[in-house]
Amino acid sequence: MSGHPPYPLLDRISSPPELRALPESALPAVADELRAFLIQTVSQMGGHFAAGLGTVELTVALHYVFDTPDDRLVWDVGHQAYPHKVLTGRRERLSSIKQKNGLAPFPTRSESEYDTFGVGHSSTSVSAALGMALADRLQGGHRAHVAVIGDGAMTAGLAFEALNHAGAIDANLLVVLNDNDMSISENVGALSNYFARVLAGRLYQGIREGGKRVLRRIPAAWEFARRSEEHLKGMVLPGTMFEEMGLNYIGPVDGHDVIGLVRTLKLIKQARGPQFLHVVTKKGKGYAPAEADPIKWHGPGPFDAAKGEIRTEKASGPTYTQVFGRWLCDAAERDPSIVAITPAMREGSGLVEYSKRYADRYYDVGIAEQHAITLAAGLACEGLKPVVAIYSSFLQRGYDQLIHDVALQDLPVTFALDRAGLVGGDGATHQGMFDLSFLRCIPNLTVMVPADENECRQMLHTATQLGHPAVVRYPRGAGPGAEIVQELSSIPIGKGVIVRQGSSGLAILALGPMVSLLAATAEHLDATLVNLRFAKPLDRELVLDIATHHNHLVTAEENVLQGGVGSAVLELLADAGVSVPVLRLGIPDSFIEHGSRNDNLASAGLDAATMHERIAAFRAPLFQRA
Ligand SMILES: Cc1ncc(C[n+]2csc(CCOP(=O)(O)OP(=O)(O)O)c2C)c(N)n1
Repeated sequence: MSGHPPYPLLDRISSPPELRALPESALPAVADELRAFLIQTVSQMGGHFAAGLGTVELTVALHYVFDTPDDRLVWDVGHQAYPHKVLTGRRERLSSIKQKNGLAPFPTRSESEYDTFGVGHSSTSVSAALGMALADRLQGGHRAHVAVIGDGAMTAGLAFEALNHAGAIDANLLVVLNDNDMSISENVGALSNYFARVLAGRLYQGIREGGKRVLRRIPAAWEFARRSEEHLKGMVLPGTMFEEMGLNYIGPVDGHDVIGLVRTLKLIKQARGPQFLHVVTKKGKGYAPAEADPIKWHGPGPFDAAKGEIRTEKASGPTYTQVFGRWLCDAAERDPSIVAITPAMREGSGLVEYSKRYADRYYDVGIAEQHAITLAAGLACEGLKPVVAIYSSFLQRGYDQLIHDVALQDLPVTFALDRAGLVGGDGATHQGMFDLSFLRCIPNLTVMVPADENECRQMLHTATQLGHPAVVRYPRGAGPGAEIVQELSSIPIGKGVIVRQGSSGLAILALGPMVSLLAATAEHLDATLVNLRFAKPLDRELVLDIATHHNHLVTAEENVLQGGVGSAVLELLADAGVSVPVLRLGIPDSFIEHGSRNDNLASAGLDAATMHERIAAFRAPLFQRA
């Protein structure tokens, strides 16, 4: 025996039908085993943790009551779906999650028939489940459709767009609100306050009697309410905001009482039309350190489960995220017009210190990327200098706001674009690999890409001095270790720098992390190495000069090849009538799955060794001719 706790019940459950074969009375023990298994497994490899601990009972109850996979269960974001993966035949492979060829970090349709919808970005579950419910109706089916969405994910407009639609069309849909009062950080906004009021019972007490009077006029609803209350201590609250939107609101119920959940869900299963079940859970439930600090335990690395200590990796130098956080505090100290906005990513974006020191100039807007950007536009209209800290892949959500509200009006908003490039374990949904392509085509926008930490700091400063919209895009993790100059100075706009002058006729035009990754290759092949610095505006003069004085050009970027900086170079050369062979290195036309960042770079052919080989092969005809 390995010393792991035994899992006699989990050992018998390789799929939900086996769970459903157990008596109801066995379910608390199943939940206990599942929780122990999660703690043991995640402690070894790290991963999303506190959210999954909070959904153990809910997951058991949902798979117990609903006939999955025929009934459709849609998880929002999917970071809380580890228990779901365990109960749906993936227990043995859970320890491989997020690793190359291992289980995907989030539910993924290609991985399991129980993963009904691919997720990773939040607040999609209600729309997706509603689509499935409408398809079922058109196809004459009678399936159940359940969306499980957190109170954090519920802050997004997308979720409300879906509820607004669902409430009006009588679809056969159950929305389960998993309310733990937390996003990654504390949840924010009026909705969060509203949920807290519901839980405090004030709303409940105030409307309960009136509600009952209304319900009595609707016999089926009244019967449902009566049975809920008698048998389940559940509550039906007509008058809640969701009720008014046309959904039948049930709750709040205890999300850690698995038997109670099962009974509630069985009743709901018989009801028709859109239902809304408010479930109260505790993030980190059952693991004391995670209950005490769910922010720290949202997605820890490997940890010592007995001691509750997360193993810290040796810091190789500040991450780009830390460089940004430091710069922001320095900039805010000097300039009272700096304001910072995050769409629910305070920790991940490096804003913790700033949020404490400059609380009056800090806005966590919830998971609301679109609003974050238009809010910044409004602030900029009135003379402030908003800095929107946002991950590259989440900026995809705010594209129209960027074009229509910021760039078209030429407003001085700075976008600190973190996780730009390949991100590793979070996989395909979180890769920041499209931004250069979708930003490069926007007029008025400047797009800077630092090759090291100091350049990042100075570019951020430059962006806020520009008076126009600007993006600084930087990758996950640490940089090459450049010395960071405290003094802030603007860099010349649209100007690249020659890092190394070669004499072989080969020139490498590199962007961002590619500059240091290709330094050895440039040395080895005696190539000229250029740090382009700007994806937009491209340094026209420098590129044309290099193109006329070299006979082979290579471009390198951590972005998809289509529309990236390599494309920009080709466009420039074509427009100027310059003909020179160009090898473009970038991410090929495919999604890059989870793995380490190095695995990701290798999958894209952007690891130093592969790039060296390709550049050497590209240059070879030069020598053959010579
Ligand atoms: C569009 C988008 N923005 C940001 C994120 C990052 N993110 C992942 S989980 C999460 C918090 C979700 O909170 P909640 O739905 O309440 O789930 P909990 O972790 O509390 O269970 C955030 C902001 C995301 N996945 N998608």
